[in-house]
Amino acid sequence: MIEIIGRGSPYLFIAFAVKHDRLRPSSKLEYDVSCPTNTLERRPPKRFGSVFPPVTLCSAMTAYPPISEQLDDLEAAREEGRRKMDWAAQHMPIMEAVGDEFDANQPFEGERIAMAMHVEAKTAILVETLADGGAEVAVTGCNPLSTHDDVSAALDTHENITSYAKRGVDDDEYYEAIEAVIDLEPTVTVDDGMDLVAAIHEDYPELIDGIVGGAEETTTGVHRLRAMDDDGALEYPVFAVNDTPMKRLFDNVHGTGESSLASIAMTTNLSWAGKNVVVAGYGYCGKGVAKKAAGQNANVIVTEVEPRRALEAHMEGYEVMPMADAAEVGDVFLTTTGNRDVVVREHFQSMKDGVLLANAGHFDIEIDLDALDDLAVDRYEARDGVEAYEMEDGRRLNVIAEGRLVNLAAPVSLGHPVEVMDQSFGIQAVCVREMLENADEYDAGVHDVPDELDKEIAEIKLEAEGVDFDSLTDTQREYMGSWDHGT
Ligand code: RBV
Repeated sequence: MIEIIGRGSPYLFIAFAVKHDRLRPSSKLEYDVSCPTNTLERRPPKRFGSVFPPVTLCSAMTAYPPISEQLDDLEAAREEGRRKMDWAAQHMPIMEAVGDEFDANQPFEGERIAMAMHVEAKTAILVETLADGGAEVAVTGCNPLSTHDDVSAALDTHENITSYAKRGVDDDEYYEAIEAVIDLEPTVTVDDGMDLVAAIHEDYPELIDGIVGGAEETTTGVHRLRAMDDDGALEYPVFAVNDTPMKRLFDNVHGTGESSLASIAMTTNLSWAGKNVVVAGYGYCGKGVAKKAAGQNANVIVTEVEPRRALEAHMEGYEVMPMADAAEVGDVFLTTTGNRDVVVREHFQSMKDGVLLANAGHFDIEIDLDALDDLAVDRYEARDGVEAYEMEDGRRLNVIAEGRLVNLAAPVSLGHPVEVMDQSFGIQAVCVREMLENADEYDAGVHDVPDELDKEIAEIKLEAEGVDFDSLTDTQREYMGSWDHGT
């Protein structure tokens, strides 16, 4: 007999333990071994104290604790987290409008939303807005270094929210926190990078039937989802939030541009003016970084693999060249490709003394730090958030924020500006509403966000900004819909 006295679903504790062979003696479960796991009901009651059928386990895993059980000065953390959230909320008119609607209509009543995102103040407003709309929410980070523990603690005080996000977790803890979130047995998932969708498909496929759908925040996540969809492996519908105009024309371009440069400047106290700034990748994020760096009087060099983008960068007035050439002249290298091995051994070998290396792509695989470490004869923390790698010939190559998403992972980083995240999270919020309201319209796979939802968010923002705009007349609409008006 297993008596569950911890948080969450007993089925998941056991499924996880069996699947991963990561069984540990646990004070949270009491058990007695006698019959096979396949006698378990598919979805057993999720209650503390529930008595569970006997199974063949000899021990069980410990539940990963929410942030409130991990901090020393919890009260001070909660207060500071709430202060940060209040500041963000004051500058998020879209979330305010959407939140008012959700408060009134309670569209998420009875729903369970699992989230893996950068847990800081703006994200917290999204989490709270969904919870205030009636959902039970479990949230964790989507990057080991982007969480603000105080904000996570403030969220965890909400009666409908459990936050497992903690800054500085190792790989094991990162995935244990994801497991803890999945333990909610979600009906909806909200991801930034697709780690949640991947973990559910790989380790908890039995939960998929209960999931109505999901939403994905970022380019890399959408890319992974489309690859999964192409393989026929994606088993529930997910909105590609990243691909909306209201997201990528603002968040990816202005958000990444501003926050990456701000984080690097604050971390190093160095100027952009007169520097050769190498921007790897000229997608939406690269465009933003290049534009803002040029605006700070840097000399921008773009590297690309796609001929039209390379041409676009060239016509924009930037220098375009292969990374092998850029490596010799660059002062700052900023990767935004979403791909791996963009700056590698041969490039490190030809770089100048004192260069800065930073990544603004979702994962920390764009700069080959293993190769850099291999080349280095010494390595030390040059400043908070800056690791210097010293080469045999005395050159120092400085890596910012461990090559992780620099706008969120450096010690001083705050993520994108509030205004752009208001837009991105406004889309996230209405996507969750749409997925639940019109579930029948979305089959398994990646879905574009309906344009009407994107426009709804744009209109709220324009109204908040006091910007009026024109509408088509009936004649114009008729003209735009016709093909028979020639010369
Ligand atoms: N991003 N979130 C923040 N919460 O401060 N800043 C950036 C924040 C998101 C952004 O939308 C991007 O697509 C994603 O992080 C990359 O992981």
